[in-house]
Amino acid sequence: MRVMLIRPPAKHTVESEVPEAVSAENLSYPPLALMAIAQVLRDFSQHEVTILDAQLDDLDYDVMEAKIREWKPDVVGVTAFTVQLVDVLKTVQTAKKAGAKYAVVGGPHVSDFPRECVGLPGVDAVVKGEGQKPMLDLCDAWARGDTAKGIAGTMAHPDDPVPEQDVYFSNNLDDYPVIDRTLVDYKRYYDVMGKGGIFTTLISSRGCPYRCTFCNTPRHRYRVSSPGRVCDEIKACLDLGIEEFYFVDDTFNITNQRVIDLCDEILERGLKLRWTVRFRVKGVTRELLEKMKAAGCQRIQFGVEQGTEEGLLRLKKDVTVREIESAFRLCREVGINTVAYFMIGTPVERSRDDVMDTIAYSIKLDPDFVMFNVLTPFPGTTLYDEGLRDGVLDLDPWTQFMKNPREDFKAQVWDEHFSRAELREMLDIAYKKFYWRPKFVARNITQIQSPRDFMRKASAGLRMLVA
Ligand code: B12
Ligand code: SF4
Repeated sequence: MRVMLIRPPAKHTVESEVPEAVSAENLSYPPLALMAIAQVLRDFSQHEVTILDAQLDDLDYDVMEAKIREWKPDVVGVTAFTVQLVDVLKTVQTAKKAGAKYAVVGGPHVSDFPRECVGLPGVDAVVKGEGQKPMLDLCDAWARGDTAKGIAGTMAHPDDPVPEQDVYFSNNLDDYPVIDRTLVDYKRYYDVMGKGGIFTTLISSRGCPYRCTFCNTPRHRYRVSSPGRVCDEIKACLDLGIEEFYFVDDTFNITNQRVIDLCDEILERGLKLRWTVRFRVKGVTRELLEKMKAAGCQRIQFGVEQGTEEGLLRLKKDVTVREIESAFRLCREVGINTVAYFMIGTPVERSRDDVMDTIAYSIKLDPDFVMFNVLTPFPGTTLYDEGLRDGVLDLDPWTQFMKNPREDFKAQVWDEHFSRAELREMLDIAYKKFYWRPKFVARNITQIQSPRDFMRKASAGLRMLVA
């Protein structure tokens, strides 16, 4: 079978309250999920596989159609984020128009809503959870002339039973093949917060055992790769000239020991790289940070969300304000850059002053960068269920969208205390208050590495200021 894995263009992303300047142009990450699936198909089957990243070039649908016609896939596999459902469906329909026989959809959206997704027009099968093994099995079945029915981890019809758990390629993450970055045009991906070298993402663990109410990750089982396996993947990337890495693990520091072991392996092998991780503040120690810094860690992203104990408790973050402040202070002392993610418009921000306090707290915490989002409860999260229960949210809009993705759909915000317009206005204030500060500008000027770095940061900064 000829299999084309497609990341849809981001033309009709569900409007979320993030300023354009923050979401657009500042980053372009490789389609890691599709690369992981492609690698398994390439190594463990006779199927021919290619990846079409329609997001990278923001392909128009007629161009996509021409590319599909030219490559002539039997099967297309499309990756789906919930917010991109309109483009997912358009991609499926374009592929069918261009002659693809089968269309499979997988990804985080399908993991949450397989039944709704398999009912969409043009979709022949969906994969719930990890895609490697089910995709292999589906392509084998279609190649034999069998139907998709009954393949573990998949659904071929809304009446099929929903798979109870993910079907793993192996229980041991070390058995997954190292991803060859040349599966895509790997030199074109970037992150403006990096230093301008060739950039990639990688993942060293799956799932997260915590229970934050706005996040749907907890349902997935936590599994880790060994330090040796992670370093093999890093080495393969370094050999291609890739120097900057972003670990997209949900939470990198579930235990400090795992992080220390990985750093030791990086140091023992003498691997020279710059990396960023997503962390929780809990358990962060100076010893850990110093080891990470020595192994090349440049930046840590922390989901702070709120600056009060009440806010943290309401979101079940299982951290304290004191732990937050300690983690940021230690990072500053050790010399690792920080990014703090905050939410505004949470259930405990009842007045404008409460939101302004969250913004003031972000400045007091003094991270190097900050990202603010308006809280948008996604279906499948505890907060969404609480919103429905308390009458703050309405079930119908999301349900309708899942079954019939429409371009004019807007995700509901938590509007118990503020209107969408008020939240949007406060979001703009948050960015301006944080980034329009002499301290922020001065710090960034001293950290500029090269003329190229200057140009990247200056253009990102300008976009931020006019946001
Ligand atoms: C990196 C990342 C981003 C990056 C880049 C995303 C990108 N386009 O590549 C950025 C920062 C841009 C981003 C933005 C957002 N993100 Co994000 N992001 C991630 C993160 C941390 C890693 C994704 C990744 O590469 N994973 C590694 C791969 C290997 O795993 P995977 O994606 O799960 O893929 C496996 C399966 O899903 C499946 N699969 C995937 N695709 C396909 C396709 C086929 C055909 C098949 C068969 C199977 C299959 O098989 C894969 C391999 O096992 C995930 C959390 C996580 N750790 O996964 C969140 C996550 C994907 N993001 C999420 C969200 C909500 C967002 C935002 C909406 C946030 C916001 N409010 O703005 C935006 C939307 C962006 C957009 N416009 O689409 C949610 C998605 C939930 C959902 N139902 O859609 C996640 C799961 C986080 C969470 N737990 O809430 N994100
Ligand atoms: S927000 Fe982060 S720490 Fe909380 S459950 Fe999700 S992945 Fe885990």
